Formats: sequence, structure tokens, C-alpha cells
Amino acid sequence: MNIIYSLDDLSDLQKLMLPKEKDIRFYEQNGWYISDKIIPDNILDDAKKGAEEFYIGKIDFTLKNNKGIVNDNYNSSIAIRNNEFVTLQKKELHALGFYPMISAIAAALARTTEIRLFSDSLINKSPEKPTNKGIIGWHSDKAYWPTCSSDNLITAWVPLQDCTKNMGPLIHINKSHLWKDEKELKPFFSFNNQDLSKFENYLKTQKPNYIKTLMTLKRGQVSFHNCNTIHGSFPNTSNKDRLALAIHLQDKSNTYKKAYKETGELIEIGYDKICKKDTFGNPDYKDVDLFPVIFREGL
Ligand SMILES: O=C(O)CCC(=O)C(=O)O
Repeated sequence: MNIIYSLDDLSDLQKLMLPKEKDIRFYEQNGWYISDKIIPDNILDDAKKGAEEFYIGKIDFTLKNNKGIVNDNYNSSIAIRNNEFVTLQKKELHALGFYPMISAIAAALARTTEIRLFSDSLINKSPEKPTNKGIIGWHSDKAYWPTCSSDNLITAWVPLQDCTKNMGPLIHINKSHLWKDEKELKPFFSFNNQDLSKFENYLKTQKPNYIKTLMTLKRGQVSFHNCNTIHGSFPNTSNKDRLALAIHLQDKSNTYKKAYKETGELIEIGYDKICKKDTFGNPDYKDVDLFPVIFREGL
């Protein structure tokens, strides 16, 4: 199942849609980038079908272990359903998550020659419910990955349908990846926090010029964000589900590094529990089964 793609796998038209130097600079300055329509309809149609099958328990490949990962069941009173590592379990989601244009763009933006999977999340945001609005709290991905040595990991967010403003699109705070060392921001971060206003009130006083950008994308477009970019999303007030696949990607340089809680306790993130160990007994972020290479330049 694991093919390593290179620029040679892209058509001439696809190569023209890769980010130019000015786009890469935009990404580096703002912490996010939106692609053209790069995913063909058939891949998205199949992925939607694959997601529906995944949700009723049909999978094509079994993970060796899923004890540390998020794997929500359907819950009628909760608007968000989040399932990780679906690209390694369902072939149509694999085809979407490993679509070569995604990792080629990620490699260009991160100025790296290799892209490896770090994880993925299939996120369904239903229309808001009386019991749960389905907000995704402000967070940076890196806050969840203190054991990663690199600040250059990148996430591709792929909505499986047009994502309009009322569907609660992903929102990035421009340039917030540059605040990565500001420890006072960290207590606000939580994917599950249903209160987006507390952090915004803080920003209004501490970063009065902050700008939020909505990833209102057309089906087939992809948004990319740096692992330190602060993002979240508001409720889905439409009458349709907002289904999206987030693919978290490692740049070539990323390795495991030991990280500690304030109490001195060693931090173990979920993926550390299921990946192979390296020769020193540490989590191996090059484990070919969990973190396969997707793209390598100049194969
Ligand atoms: O789908 C969303 O609103 C959040 C996705 C997310 O947190 C991510 O792409 O890293």
C-alpha cells in the first residue's frame, strides 16, 4: 500500500499548481496557505463513501494497535466526531490523504525534501445540537506534539464538500505561528474547549491587530497550516454535515525528542504508545508502518 511519490508523479498541469516562491513566503509569514482546486472529484467522491463505510465499521486495513489514538463512536448528542489514522485503515481515505499533490505542496511550503505521515483526523462536524455546538477550540497542533523536534510540521485540511462560512470552517489566526514561544498562550489551547471567546478576549487586549482568516474552501481546495499556527472553528449552523480530513505531516528533519511536564514527568503522546521504538528505546517517528514516507524529492 505504501508508494513513495516524487515530483515525477505529477502531471505538467499539477506542477504548475505547486506553490511559487511568493506563495511559500506568504505561508512562512502568515502560517497558512490555500491551494487551488487540486483534488479531483472522483477521489473526493470515493473518500466520502469510504468515510461513510468507516463510520459503520467497515475497514480495509487494521492498525496494529489503536490504544493511544482518538477513535470516537457516533454520539447523537455530540456534534464533533474525530477518528485518527483513518488513512491507514480505509483505502479511499488513504487515496485522499496520500494524494501526491498534497504532500508535494506540503514539501514545497516546508522547504523539505521528504514528507512522512504523522497522523490524520477524520472530523465530522454536524449541524449544532442543543447539547453541543461542535466548536473546535483554539489550539496549535504542536501543543499536542511537544515530543517533535521540528517546528516545520505541516497540516493539510481537506473538506470533502464546499465549506461555506455557516458550516464552521477552519479558522487560522494569521502569523500566530510566530508566537510559538509565548508560554502564556498555552493554557488557552484545547481542541475540545467549547469557549472560543476567552482566548479572543485575551487577544483583543494583548494582540489588538490579530486577524482571523476563514478557510471557506471550494471542494478540491486544500488549506495548509504550520504546526504552530493557532486555529479552531465555530459551530456548523447550516443543515449539512461538514466532513473534513486533516492530514498531519512531518518534514524530513522531524525526530522524537524527550519532553517533560512541569512535574518532571516524561510526556508520552498517544502515537508514542503505538509506534515502533528506535535502538535507544525511544518512539521512532520514522516507523514505516505508522509514519510512512509519502513524498520524497529526486527519487
Ligand atoms: O476541522 C477543524 O475545524 C479543525 C481541524 C484541525 O484542528 C486541524 O486541521 O489541525
